[in-house]
Amino acid sequence: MIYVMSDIHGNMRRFNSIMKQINLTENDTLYILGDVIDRYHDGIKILRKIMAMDNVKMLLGNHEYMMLQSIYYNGIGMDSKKLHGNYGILRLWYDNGGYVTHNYLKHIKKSIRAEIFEYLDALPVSINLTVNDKKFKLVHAAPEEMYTDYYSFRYRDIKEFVVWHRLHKHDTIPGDYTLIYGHTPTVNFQDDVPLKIYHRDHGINIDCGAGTAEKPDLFHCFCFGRLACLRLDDMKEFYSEEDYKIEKNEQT
Ligand SMILES: [Mn+2]
Repeated sequence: MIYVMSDIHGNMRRFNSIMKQINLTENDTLYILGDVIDRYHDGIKILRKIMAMDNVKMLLGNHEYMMLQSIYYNGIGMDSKKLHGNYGILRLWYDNGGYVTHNYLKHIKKSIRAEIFEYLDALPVSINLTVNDKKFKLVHAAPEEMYTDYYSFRYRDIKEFVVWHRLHKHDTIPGDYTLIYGHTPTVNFQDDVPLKIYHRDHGINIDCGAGTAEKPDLFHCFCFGRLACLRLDDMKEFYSEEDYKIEKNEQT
């Protein structure tokens, strides 16, 4: 079986909850579409688990890319005037929940840190797959086919586009595949059924906001989420167990 998960954002509880449900065997493959790190504290721990599993394949997300640009590529990206303006990549990373990850990295062995950076540096940004004769493309944010010269004003290169570019509801997804992606929590596209995997023309967004709060509260009504996983063989959806009821959500 082929499983896809995205945007874990350091949330070990939610990650474990899904792993328990899907009970991965050696005949299965789990694809993780990036943004394993940041926001919650356990990003690096989850990353190391992923690195140790042969049947888990990862794609680069914009959070891993921010980390690499901030502390591994020796300043490349530090002065990007495109995506980041004069803002500075390290500050952009911290403002997006990167501080906990950076702080954690400071307390682990240099050799392990190097292993992590080398692993991330070698990750692909997109993977094409065929499951039961159905074509899929997996990316973190947007397919490379959507990149045009116009975007060179905003992104340094296609890689940056693929991990960062936010797909809007009315964008046409090109190609003869179904795009599986994350990056933007699905609540942004479907207020009526929050925290569910979002199906659209030629695309499925599986980011159900695992990096947001554990519980709804008065001030952030919808800024909470859960982790989702999609099985491509039969399109079965899995969700992390949560303490709260997702009432509007339980209507399928
Ligand atoms: Mn992202």
